[in-house]
Amino acid sequence: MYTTKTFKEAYKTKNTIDFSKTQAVMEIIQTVQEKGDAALFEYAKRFDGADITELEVPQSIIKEAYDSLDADLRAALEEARDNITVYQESIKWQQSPAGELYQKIHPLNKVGIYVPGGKASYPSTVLMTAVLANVAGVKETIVVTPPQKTAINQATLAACYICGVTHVYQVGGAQAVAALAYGTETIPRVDKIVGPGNQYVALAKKLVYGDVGIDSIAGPSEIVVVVDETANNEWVAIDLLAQAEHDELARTFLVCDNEEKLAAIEAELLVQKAKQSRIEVIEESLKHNHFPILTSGKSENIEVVNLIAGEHVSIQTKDAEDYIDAIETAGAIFIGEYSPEAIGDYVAGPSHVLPTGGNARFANGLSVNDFLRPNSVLNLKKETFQKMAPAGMLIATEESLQAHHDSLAVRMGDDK
Ligand code: HSO
Ligand code: ZN
Repeated sequence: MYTTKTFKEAYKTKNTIDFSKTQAVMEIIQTVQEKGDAALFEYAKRFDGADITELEVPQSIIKEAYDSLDADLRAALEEARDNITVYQESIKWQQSPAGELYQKIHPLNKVGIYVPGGKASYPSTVLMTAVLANVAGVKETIVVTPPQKTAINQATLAACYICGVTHVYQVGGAQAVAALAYGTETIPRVDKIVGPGNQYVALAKKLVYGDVGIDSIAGPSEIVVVVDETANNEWVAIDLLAQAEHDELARTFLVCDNEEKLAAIEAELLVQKAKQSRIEVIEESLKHNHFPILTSGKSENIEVVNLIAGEHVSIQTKDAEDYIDAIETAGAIFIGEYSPEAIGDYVAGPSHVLPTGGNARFANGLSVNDFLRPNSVLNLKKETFQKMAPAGMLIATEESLQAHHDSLAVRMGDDK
């Protein structure tokens, strides 16, 4: 158990990027640029052990995955899609009214979505990215997902169908990012790449940024749960396990100002852990990345939450709503015991693609607005121009840019 003071000493945000792989990732990016599709087939064999003959997953296979999906699961995915649509519509940037100065909004044309495969293949991640692109009005949405030795996860393909994804390609890792950034014979070059991935994907996104847009760079998932003596021990313990089960590196923080309560939830964690199917992953995660933190009260709770800048912050106290304004750095905020993280992971509406590793200090969770481009429009009347121009001319003179000055000056003499 940490006190606020010992926690502050012990706590370090982990670097999201592992720069030691830079050389290897750069080589992959260059090879894809030089050899195109041929490089992707070669990497599929080398890195994924998959002997594929086609990069694109045919539409018939995607439709088949949808048709053969369990009907209840299909309905659940569609319900989630509808909730995501409603929420994202509600926060979508609106064009400001046209006038002399205003902002016009356009969707991106082509977007690439990285959907991890293998041990963590999440159909929900397709929904939490592709639906946002749809709401924005993106014309082409392209999913890339690592090739598998057997078949690609059927629910993931069905989710692509449900979201009307334009193309699905079986390519993963840094090579997938390179293909989306620069295009190959088969894979189109996109305007922006979004979605979570492993260290290679993260590093590749960072390297291609500038030639293509990216969202944020995701590291291991994390949750900060703040509780008081009124919290339900069992519910809180399971919420922590829901985070720990993601992977061994997933981090869980339990913050409380009551030592007995903290100890009781820690004990409950052991009870609940034993019932979980992913117990091995959970044990590793709890052993290395679980932080129970004893604070002196509410203001220290807030201090710790803002210091961690966690991906998910869950407040389960009697005065949970008091925290809303005080939390300044968080990926997403879950208030009260009926807003557990898992409801946000799947169905509530905000995207579960969120900044990790303290990146909430500067980054936001993925939203419809990440798929929109605002353009400023200047449509000035003569009188407005004449009011502004003298200041502009003075600044132009200071910058020794005569043509700038003159371009304003000639119009000042115009009294048509
Ligand atoms: N908690 C993960 C998202 C997820 N959970 C997908 C379940 N499936 C990162 O926010
Ligand atoms: Zn989750």
